Amino acid sequence: MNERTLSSRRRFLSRVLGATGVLLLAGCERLSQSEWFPKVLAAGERISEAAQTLVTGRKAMAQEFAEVDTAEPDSEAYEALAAKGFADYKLEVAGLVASPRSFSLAELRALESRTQITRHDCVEGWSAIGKWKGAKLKAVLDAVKAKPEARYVVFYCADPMANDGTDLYYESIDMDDALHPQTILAYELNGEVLPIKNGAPVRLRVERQLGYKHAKYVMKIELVESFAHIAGGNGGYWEDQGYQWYAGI
Ligand SMILES: Nc1nc2c(c(=O)[nH]1)N[C@H]1C(S)=C(S)[C@@H](COP(=O)(O)O)O[C@H]1N2
Ligand SMILES: [Mo]
Repeated sequence: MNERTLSSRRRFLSRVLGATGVLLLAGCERLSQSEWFPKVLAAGERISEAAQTLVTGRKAMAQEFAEVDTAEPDSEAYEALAAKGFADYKLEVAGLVASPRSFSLAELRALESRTQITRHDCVEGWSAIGKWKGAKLKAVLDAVKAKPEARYVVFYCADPMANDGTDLYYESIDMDDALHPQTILAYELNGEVLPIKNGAPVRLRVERQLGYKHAKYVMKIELVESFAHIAGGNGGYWEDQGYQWYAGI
């Protein structure tokens, strides 16, 4: 089996297992920089240089982390879109909306946008700061006239999580997060067109939530009253594996 056929889920797990014992213990527990790293630093500060030398020696190795190796979605449909620079990409918006429609990248870029420099916290224990630009999700929802009974926004992604090409990544957020001014459908990262590894052509940024809520490769958005009927019924790919649906930080 070549690397391309390894599912993202297996890549995710192998990254966790390939990391240090500390990360292994942390596993897939809810873990953000804000709650975990400060504890480590606080403990470290109590150790004087002399004490640290005594315990570990000056040649002891610092903790290292596994490389985060997200690859491009294992999907022929996605590869065909990427081959044309996403010129044929359309974001479909459906469900509890008065005017369902789709948006080309040019149409998304014409909507009200926001640029923000924010920190991404992944449950695997890493964080990264990036400058994101994208269409406000509120502008998209206003354009399609979200119905009052809509309670959640579901994001369907292009990347299959199973080796047989099924089990697409998906996520959902509630209306409070959907209408939040910092919730955007990002198409740029650090002043460049959003790279494939970070979710091209469009990925969700929902800044008050942990990393797995930030759906990449978003192909379709659906407004729903409940997500009980979707996939495992828990509102997201990782939620169906036991992660919390509400991952606020
Ligand atoms: N479609 C899709 N979105 C996804 C994921 C994924 O595997 N597929 N991984 C999530 C997780 S766990 C994290 S931490 C972030 C990683 O975003 P990055 O690759 O831009 O750093 O994307 C999230 N969104
Ligand atoms: Mo993550």
